[in-house]
Amino acid sequence: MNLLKGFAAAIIASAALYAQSVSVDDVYVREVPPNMPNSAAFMSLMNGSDQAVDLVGATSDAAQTVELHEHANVNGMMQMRQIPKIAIPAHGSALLKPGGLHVMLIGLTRKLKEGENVTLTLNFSNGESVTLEAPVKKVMAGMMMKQQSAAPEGKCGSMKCGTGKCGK
Ligand SMILES: [Cu+2]
Repeated sequence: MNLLKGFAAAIIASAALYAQSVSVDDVYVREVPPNMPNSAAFMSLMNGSDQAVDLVGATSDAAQTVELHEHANVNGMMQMRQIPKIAIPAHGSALLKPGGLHVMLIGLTRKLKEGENVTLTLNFSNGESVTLEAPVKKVMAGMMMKQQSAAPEGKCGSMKCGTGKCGK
């Protein structure tokens, strides 16, 4: 009984000790066909601290290069481009989603099938980093169904974003 209590206390203490300014929710990596060299990771980032924090970089076991990307309207075409950081306001959040901000996985080192996990390490401007397991999910089918029913304005279609073909 005492042992159990001590164990629980230890867990709570270590959780507090390793508390991060930024917490990560709903993280996933898009499943891509085997011939696609690139994919993307999406997530929501919540900053629980009083200081603004930037996501400044990331690494992964599944890609040679990991970049931070955004989608922007360039001469009427939605294109994605690399950005140096993704800002997370104090007590605010940043949403990385298809067709918007994303963590680009370039030069996949293995096939990404639904049900697998990708290890992602996120590096923040305050020196903290978070390593997490992101599940691979099929995004395309769901996106297409949503587009047909609800979102006629999707130009880049979001469906190809993150695969390196956006805007082409
Ligand atoms: Cu991208």
